[in-house]
Amino acid sequence: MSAHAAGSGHFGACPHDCPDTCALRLQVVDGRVTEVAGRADHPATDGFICAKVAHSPERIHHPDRLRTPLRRIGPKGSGRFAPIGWDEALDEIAERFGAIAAGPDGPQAILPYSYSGTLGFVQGGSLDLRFFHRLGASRLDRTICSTAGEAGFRASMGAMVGMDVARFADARLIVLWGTNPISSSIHLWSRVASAQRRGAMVVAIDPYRSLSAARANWHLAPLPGTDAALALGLAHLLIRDGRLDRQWIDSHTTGFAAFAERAGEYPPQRVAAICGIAEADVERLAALYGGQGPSAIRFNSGATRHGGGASATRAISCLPALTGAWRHAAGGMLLSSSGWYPVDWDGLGRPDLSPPGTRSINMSQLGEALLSARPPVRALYVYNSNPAAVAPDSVAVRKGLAREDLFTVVHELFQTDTADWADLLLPATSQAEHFDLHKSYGHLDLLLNPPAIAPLGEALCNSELFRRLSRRMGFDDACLYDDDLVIARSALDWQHPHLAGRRWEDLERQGWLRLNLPEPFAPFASGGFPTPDGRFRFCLDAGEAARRGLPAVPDFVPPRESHAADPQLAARYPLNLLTPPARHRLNSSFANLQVVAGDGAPRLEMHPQDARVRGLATGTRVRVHNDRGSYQAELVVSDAVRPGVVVSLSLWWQKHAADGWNANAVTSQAVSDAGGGATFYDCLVEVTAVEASP
Ligand SMILES: Nc1nc2c(c(=O)[nH]1)N[C@H]1C(S)=C(S)[C@@H](COP(=O)(O)OP(=O)(O)OC[C@H]3O[C@@H](n4cnc5c(=O)[nH]c(N)nc54)[C@H](O)[C@@H]3O)O[C@H]1N2
Ligand SMILES: Nc1nc2c(c(=O)[nH]1)N[C@H]1C(S)=C(S)[C@@H](COP(=O)(O)OP(=O)(O)OC[C@H]3O[C@@H](n4cnc5c(=O)[nH]c(N)nc54)[C@H](O)[C@@H]3O)O[C@H]1N2
Ligand SMILES: [Mo]
Repeated sequence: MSAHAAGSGHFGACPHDCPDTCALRLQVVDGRVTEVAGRADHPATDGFICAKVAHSPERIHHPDRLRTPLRRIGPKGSGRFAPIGWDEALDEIAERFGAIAAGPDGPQAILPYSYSGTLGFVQGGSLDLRFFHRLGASRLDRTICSTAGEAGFRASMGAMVGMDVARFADARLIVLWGTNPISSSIHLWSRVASAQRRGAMVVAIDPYRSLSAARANWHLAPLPGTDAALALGLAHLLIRDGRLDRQWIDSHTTGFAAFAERAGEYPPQRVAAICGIAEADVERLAALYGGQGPSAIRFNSGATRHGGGASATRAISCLPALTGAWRHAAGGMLLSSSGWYPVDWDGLGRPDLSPPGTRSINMSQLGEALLSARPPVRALYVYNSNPAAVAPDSVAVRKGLAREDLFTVVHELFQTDTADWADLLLPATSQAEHFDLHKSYGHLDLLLNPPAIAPLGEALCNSELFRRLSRRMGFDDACLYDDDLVIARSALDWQHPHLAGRRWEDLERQGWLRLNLPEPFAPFASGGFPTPDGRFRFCLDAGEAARRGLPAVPDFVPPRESHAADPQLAARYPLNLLTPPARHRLNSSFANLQVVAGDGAPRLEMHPQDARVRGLATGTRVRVHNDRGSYQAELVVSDAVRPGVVVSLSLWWQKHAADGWNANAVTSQAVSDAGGGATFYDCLVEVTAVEASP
């Protein structure tokens, strides 16, 4: 693989779930990765990476890495295993899957569960999907992160496309809407900071004073889940004050009149009451946003993880279409750049192999699926994910995983919370040990990741494990045996204009290449949205709206768990819990890497006013609870949260906590208004002191 050594060291792609998708350089000495750094010759990476990934050598060569297949020897959930050979492990899976598939409920009783352990095309969604489709297993509706936002964004924009992230550096007004890039997208933050140094105004809209909100010029803190009302209120004022680009609206949008009527229902007074902010702040934000541009909105998941998450995204996406911000390369909005890549998703995953009528199971409702799906789930195969820790309502999830009759296979690098419940636990490779090709959901480049070292112990990459499983199951479809390079090369449509003039060979030589898009890139300066008529859609026609599960005209949908929607629940559980990403963990990954995640016990931040009425002080050990469950944390009294809101930066492994739970013990399996998305932040709790045990 030294053919892929670039300059000094091997090049690679950061595989983690983050919009930045950094180009890496790995130093290898005697078969060990000794250093991982960001490439300086990749503009989006700009020579630096986050602290987590800089510690990759410790993670790759961690003493706790799984090195052989293991079979459970203790009771379910005890986490006690003994080594077995790969032959034995594969035989057992093939035999159990075969028996279940031949049984009364058929192969749908088998459920694959995966998400974002690695985002590469090969290891993240190719032979795995083909295998389970061919098997006829239940399909997994992958809703845990982005589908609420996607449902709202696609309704108006047509696809997941937006601003070139590099252009944030040139904006005059930047709105960080429900996103904390200092933690979750450090390269976006460096663009924001450089614009700010050159005089741009940065506004953060976030109920919590995150690290980024603290560095903004203005932090506006609405109540959680009220963003759609705020956006409609801004639209109201932009229209009232004539801060519109009429010509752009007339040429490139549809549905303006009906949208304007809806916005009319959201005068500042009403918006202020819904959002819990001052009327003057709504006016100020509208004046700023409608003022001298270019104005860029970085919108990410914060506002989408609520009952009305799709509607919030949709309402916010209407703002740049009102002011004509899209005319400028440094104006508009960015949620995800993934729609710019011409990916052959059907070729990668081969959904045509799945028998017609096969059921889909929403991954955000894993607890319900394991406890009450009919026909039941009899086997669960987990890879690229740690659902015991990351899925909502983990009390239900754990009850499901504890079922004696459930056959559970977990393919992992580490013995995670989920791995503790496995019947078979199989060792997986890390980024340094396998081949992959990556797109990004932040920038506009493709990145290649050739292996830099041999697999540790007997670890297998996902693709190789599925090739071996297919053979054991006796499947003869040729596509189940494609090698990694074939999969990677065919993942994209190289004839597509976005790849015109780009060659695979350049990727192999350089390690990355930019899509064939203009620089600077103002994608919708003259319209051309990826909708059927090329126009931005303020509103949908009735048929389209019904098909998307959204109202024809954007509106505000209050959080499910709020004073407005459920006053009785709110009386018992008056605090809205937010559990956004922590800087030095990545979802539940890195939680076992002391050197980066070693920030002590789980914490809960609470406003002084809320602490006072409960008699709580910084350092108090508290129980955060509701009807679903509870977890314990150390209280930090702080005005970084507004009264009525509490924050636990997430996630940590349950087994690292004294009480054996994390924040998902209280989150809900309810899903968003459209897209079936998880509603992690739509969650009411009460907080009480843990009494000193006798
Ligand atoms: N270090 C680190 N980086 C990560 C991750 C990680 O776990 N750790 N996770 C990765 C993944 S999988 C994803 S999906 C992305 C997520 O990326 P983002 O969605 O950008 O997540 P955050 O940066 O935490 O920003 C979310 C912010 O939204 C705020 N928020 C919560 N509810 C609301 C609301 O109703 N309205 C508004 N306006 N704000 C709200 C939270 O307080 C938080 O500050 O980050 C990726 N990057
Ligand atoms: N309360 C709360 N819960 C949340 C969130 C939140 O904000 N609040 N965020 C949600 C979001 S946005 C997301 S995306 C999900 C993410 O949830 P997950 O996708 O489960 O992400 P991780 O917790 O990082 O777990 C990924 C696992 O995959 C393993 N892995 C890595 N590479 C490989 C590989 O090549 N092969 C195999 N077999 N395994 C591998 C890693 O070791 C790790 O244990 O969590 C969600 N959960
Ligand atoms: Mo995510």
